[in-house]
Amino acid sequence: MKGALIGCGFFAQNQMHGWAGIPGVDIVAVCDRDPTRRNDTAARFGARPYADAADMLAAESPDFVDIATTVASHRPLVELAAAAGVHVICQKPFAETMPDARAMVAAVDAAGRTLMVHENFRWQSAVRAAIEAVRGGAVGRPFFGRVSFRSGYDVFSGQPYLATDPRFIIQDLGIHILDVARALFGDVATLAASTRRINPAIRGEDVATMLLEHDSGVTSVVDCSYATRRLPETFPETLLEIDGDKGTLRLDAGYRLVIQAGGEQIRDVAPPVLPWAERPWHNIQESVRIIQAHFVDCLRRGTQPETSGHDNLRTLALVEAAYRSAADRTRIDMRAPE
Ligand code: NAD
Ligand code: 89Y
Repeated sequence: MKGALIGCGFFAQNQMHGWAGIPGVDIVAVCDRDPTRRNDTAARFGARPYADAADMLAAESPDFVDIATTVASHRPLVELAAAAGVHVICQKPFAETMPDARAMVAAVDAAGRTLMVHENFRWQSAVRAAIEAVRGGAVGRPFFGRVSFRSGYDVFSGQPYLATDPRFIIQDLGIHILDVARALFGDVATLAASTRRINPAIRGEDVATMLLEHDSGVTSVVDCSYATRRLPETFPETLLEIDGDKGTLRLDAGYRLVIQAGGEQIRDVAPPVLPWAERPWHNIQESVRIIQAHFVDCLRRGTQPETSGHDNLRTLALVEAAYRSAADRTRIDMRAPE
């Protein structure tokens, strides 16, 4: 299977390493407007460099394209890929607005191709162990959940746009945590959010607290912070507290999964540090390879990825609702037409 990557920046390096570990996949070409970035990445991974995505797709005719640029370029690039008739993976946040997101999904549908959003946190091995336990009935019927990401890690040095974009933590990180809440408890009926900016050196919000009522009857608290200074620093761990009618599940700091339901089961669900990975990013880095393998598996089987474009519209709607709720101090009915 031939792939091509667009955007050779900070995170794309993980994606290239991930692809290199998947049998039967070859990233034949990479593209970036920045000559140093495209040439370095091409040389590092043995691909052909291009300055322009349209030129690359025309010359290479790949089976799929992996879009690793920041959000502003996602719509034109997804539409370009759809017009070229190739399957698409697009990084999160998928789109800047819901109309853009719907148009992107429609474009790939019209081309008859597969679209997956690179929504990888639900594929982190520790989070996945919890999802599988809950789906398998380990705590009975869940009624409460807390999905929590609190850190003081400096994400701005690697990703400077996070300090200057008008929106920060919900659009960048909360989007993953909301998606994990969906993976655990299903779709959302109502959402209420409150946001704060603690770090005066950035433009957007760095703290968000969200209350969700799920269609399944679960009430969840989804909380995120990049203003939390504590030791040990838990970046980039998502911590979980789930109460069900038969027991409880906790995913504690240090990748410790504790399930109490009759007896007690304690598991070390720490992710491996892949040969190319480095702490503390290894957790995210492993999930990149896992979601890529899922995409390839879906293409081979002709099935839809878990975080297809259609699926991700529902995660993106939660992000939009959270900003609206925080601005208006209202609770948003997710089932009401916009
Ligand atoms: P970055 O700015 O470091 O890299 C983006 C690259 O895309 C730049 O080199 C830029 O020149 C290039 N680019 C932009 N538009 C282009 C175009 N039209 N054609 C060719 N090249 C173009 O950004 P980053 O930090 O690597 O983030 C990229 C995306 O990855 C973001 O959407 C971010 O949210 C996401 N991300 C995801 C995770 C995750 O765990 N899923 C983690 C970090 C970042
Ligand atoms: O961009 C973000 C993401 O998707 O995961 C962590 C991150 O790199 C910083 O918040």
